[in-house]
Amino acid sequence: MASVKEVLPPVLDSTSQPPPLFDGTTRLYTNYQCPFAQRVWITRNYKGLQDKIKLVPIDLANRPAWYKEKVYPENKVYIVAIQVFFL
Ligand SMILES: N[C@@H](CCC(=O)N[C@@H](CS)C(=O)NCC(=O)O)C(=O)O
Repeated sequence: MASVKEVLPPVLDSTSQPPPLFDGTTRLYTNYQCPFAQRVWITRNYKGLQDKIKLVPIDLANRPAWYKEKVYPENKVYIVAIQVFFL
């Protein structure tokens, strides 16, 4: 299997702006230390989906308010946010 080098994005905390939420990108909201999220992260990498599913690491000790308000009301990781458009 070919290895893919990936620069890990910086962890987002309460001072961070949200990514563009409705730009059609699929995102894995994660935490690098979370074992639940690590399983999804490993599967994403194993399937070679690094370009299709972007990592958005969240600081669980200092979570951005927008994460709970706009992404995941349970305020936990992980979640894979997929956008579906109905035309
Ligand atoms: N039910 C979730 C659990 C995920 C979970 O508990 N994640 C932890 C990090 S490992 C978390 O977000 N904790 C923050 C909190 O509970 O407020 C699952 O199975 O995926």
